[in-house]
Amino acid sequence: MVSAEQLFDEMADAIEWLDDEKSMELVEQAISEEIDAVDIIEKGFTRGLKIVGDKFGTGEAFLTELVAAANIMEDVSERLSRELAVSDKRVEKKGVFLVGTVAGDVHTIGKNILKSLLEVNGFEVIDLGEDVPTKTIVEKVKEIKPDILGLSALMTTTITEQKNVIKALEEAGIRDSLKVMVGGAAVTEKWSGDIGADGYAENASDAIQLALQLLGGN
Ligand code: B12
Repeated sequence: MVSAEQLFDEMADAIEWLDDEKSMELVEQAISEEIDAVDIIEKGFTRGLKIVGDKFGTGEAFLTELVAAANIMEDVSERLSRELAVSDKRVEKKGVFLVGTVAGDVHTIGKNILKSLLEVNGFEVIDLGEDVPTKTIVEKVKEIKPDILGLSALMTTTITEQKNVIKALEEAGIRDSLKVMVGGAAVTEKWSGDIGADGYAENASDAIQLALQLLGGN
């Protein structure tokens, strides 16, 4: 039997080489070996996807390859979300979490993983989708009154929209009625502090811990 570490390496390679079939085989193998779904995503496939992203950034990969890798990642995440739902811990309700990817940004994979993990951990999640205008986010906060708002942004060009949302919440006089968490590949702890967010998490597992902390439950 191969070790989990070896499987993670194979997963990273499979997505890097855009091998959909092999990726799905590895997911099934890992599930049958009871490897944690979050580890499969974070230690395995995300690593390979980021390599494709880096290659795209340096001009070594084309947009079609980026799209192909993203499609594999979506299939993998969907399969693992189902697996997570099966293992749903049915914990008591922790709070309402409103989540969306900011205006100008269509990256959804990380947000969707975060959503699945929040649900498994007892949050009621309302997903506004991607490329969500700041105005819509503010309206939804007024309507839904969530405990936490999570803003995802993957690009250096769109993280400024996280700042705009916080400013708009302040202007609407509702900033203090909720906690705001920011995340996504282009976001840093420092950026989170600079724009007055309540917290940042590098990955979905840390985001759950942070969300619980912000609600005073941990
Ligand atoms: C997949 C991908 C795509 C896919 C997205 C498909 C989809 N449905 O999401 C497609 C092909 C559509 C795409 C398009 C583009 N992309 Co793109 N993409 C990527 C890539 C390779 C991976 C992103 C990803 O899914 N990662 C995996 C997930 C699991 O990680 P994650 O998103 O970071 O999420 C985790 C954490 O960040 C955290 N998290 C995420 N959200 C939140 C929110 C909160 C509140 C918290 C607490 C935590 C949290 O939890 C998640 C799980 O652990 C990145 C490279 C990279 N290094 O990120 C480039 C990248 C982000 N893309 C890039 C670019 C340039 C583009 C395009 C402009 C390309 C083009 N010329 O058209 C377009 C942009 C379109 C737009 N307007 O948004 C650049 C951005 C550069 C920059 N300026 O910062 C990158 C960095 C690639 C590169 N090196 O050049 N992309």
